[in-house]
Amino acid sequence: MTAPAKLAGFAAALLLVFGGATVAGGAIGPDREGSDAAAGDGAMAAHGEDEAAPDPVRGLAVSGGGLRLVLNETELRRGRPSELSFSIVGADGRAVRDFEVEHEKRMHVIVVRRDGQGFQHVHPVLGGDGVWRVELAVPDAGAYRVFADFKHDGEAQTLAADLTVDGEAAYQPLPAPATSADAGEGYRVRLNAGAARAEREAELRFTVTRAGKTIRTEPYLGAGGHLVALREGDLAFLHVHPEDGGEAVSFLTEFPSEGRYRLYLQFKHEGRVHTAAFTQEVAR
Ligand SMILES: [Cu+2]
Repeated sequence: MTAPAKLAGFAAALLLVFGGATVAGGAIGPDREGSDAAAGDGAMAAHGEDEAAPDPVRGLAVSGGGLRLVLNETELRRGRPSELSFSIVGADGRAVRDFEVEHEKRMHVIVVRRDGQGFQHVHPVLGGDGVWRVELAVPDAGAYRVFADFKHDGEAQTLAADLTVDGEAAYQPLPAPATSADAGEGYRVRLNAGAARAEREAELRFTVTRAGKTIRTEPYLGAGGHLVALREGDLAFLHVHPEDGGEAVSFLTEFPSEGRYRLYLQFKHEGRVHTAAFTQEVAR
């Protein structure tokens, strides 16, 4: 199968989200605009799935597709376990409750600091009151993004909001690009991304080793691994899932623009989930 054909077949499941600031700006704003955008987005998404076109921008806006992310806490205390709770509110102002299972969960939450540090991926529980709750401990101060990734009415969405953690933040520059990363506990991950170019299909192949030996990962969220990619500067969110890569954990994706991205690979081995982070340079 040719690479483009593979990508086409994969696109329905691909939560690739991006686009320019113009589009994002349109999606952010008063409810009225959000609702207007909703009709258009929905139509585009339905069409897009048929056509295997990339999804519209995601992860930059707090509302879209007629839905809004409402965080009940926008500030957490540093270091101690806190409850993060939120709702996804529809155009009628009510909390949405009918979410669809995607990648084994009805809601995926990613928390990451603005500089790409402190990545966490958690799965909250939906209460009868329509509120999602999860315990979260964030060790470092600073400004964070909370991404709520879910599927509703057949449409995959990622909405995001800001969260602050008290104290003085010690932001760090994005680590230099590397093809190998430490995942802790003796695990090391190698990345082969070829020459990644903007707006071109890219295959990201990860090989996991422990004590120098290649290991085969265990299923995690219904796949061989889980990958989140965030663009440096605005944290535009790209959430992809793997294709069959044999020994490697392999993903197909398309970077929307040149620049640097932080990739967070999560894999499971011997019942535990590990994370390896990479900086990926994408050329024009
Ligand atoms: Cu998840």
